[in-house]
Amino acid sequence: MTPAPPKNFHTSNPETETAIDRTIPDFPAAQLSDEDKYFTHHKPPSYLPDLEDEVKEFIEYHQRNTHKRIVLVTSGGTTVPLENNTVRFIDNFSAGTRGATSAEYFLENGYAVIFLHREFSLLPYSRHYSHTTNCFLDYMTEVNNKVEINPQFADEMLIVLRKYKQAKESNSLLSIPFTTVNQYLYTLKSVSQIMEIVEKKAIFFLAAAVSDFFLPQSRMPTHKIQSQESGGKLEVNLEPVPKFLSRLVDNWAPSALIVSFKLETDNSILIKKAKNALDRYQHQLVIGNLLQTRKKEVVFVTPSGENSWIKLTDDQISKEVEIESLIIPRVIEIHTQWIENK
Ligand code: PAZ
Repeated sequence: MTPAPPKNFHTSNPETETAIDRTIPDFPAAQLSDEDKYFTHHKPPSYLPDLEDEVKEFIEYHQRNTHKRIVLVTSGGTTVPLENNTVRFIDNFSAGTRGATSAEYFLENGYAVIFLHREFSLLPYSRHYSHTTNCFLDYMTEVNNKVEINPQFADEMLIVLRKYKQAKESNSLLSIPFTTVNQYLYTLKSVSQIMEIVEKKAIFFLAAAVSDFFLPQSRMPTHKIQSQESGGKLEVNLEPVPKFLSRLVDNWAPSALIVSFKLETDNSILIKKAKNALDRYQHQLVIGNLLQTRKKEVVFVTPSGENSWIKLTDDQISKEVEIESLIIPRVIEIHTQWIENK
């Protein structure tokens, strides 16, 4: 039986009823077990139990009926709200291109995909027509008082439409949103613990750009910060976001293949930083990329010590080949080998 259609969660509205809560102890300065402390000092989003039910239903459906491998793709940037009734927040550049595009290639390769994305960022399939300089109406034309697809786009749209329908009809894509870094962390924790039943058939493909700094709930003002009260200046004192990858690898999803991304802007430190992440968290793969060239080249850094680059050729760039069409098959190869060798 196909599960009921997903509920519509919205993550971009602040939860005003949980505005500043003085009963929560102040967030302590950084210490060793920061990951655990984070969850005792920050409230989960109110919709989390419903979201967990959806994820369980999706995974159980595939366990029972399709036996597909399951990948959690994270995508887009997290926000750091500065006020509980959020007028201002800190954000980052990520549009969710890597995540949305990768999700499509995982689906094409037979995986079921849980797409944990920043609400209103790019989505698999619709990404071809949203967030462009075109208005969606530019894809339409009027013929005999009826709306039709502009023939200029029709062939390509048919291909995308078929893939989208296939993903939908096979119930292979579950999209769940986040907006803030707190929502992201709670959802990642819940989903990864639920996914543990899939064991080694699971991949975590962590392409989201997660903030390294945040403002603890205990210090977050309820209302819009008033410029008159601070002499016109805004000084923000942020805490480091604890490193959750260690929890994911060691506790939440110890059976899964974990792929993290490392983003840098300075070429000379990229590989070193990717290796450091691998040493520190002991997972299976870090994909390094530079902000400036991320759509053309990435480097795979694995525990074997080899760095292997994937670079689009000029010919591929001129044909608009998407680098994710090369990245995902390589990740799947690693997953297959890893399942066989376990
Ligand atoms: O979303 P996008 O396609 O514009 O960018 C993708 C990316 C650079 C955010 C991703 O490839 C990545 O490196 N994510 C991890 C970033 C980090 O926390 O280091």
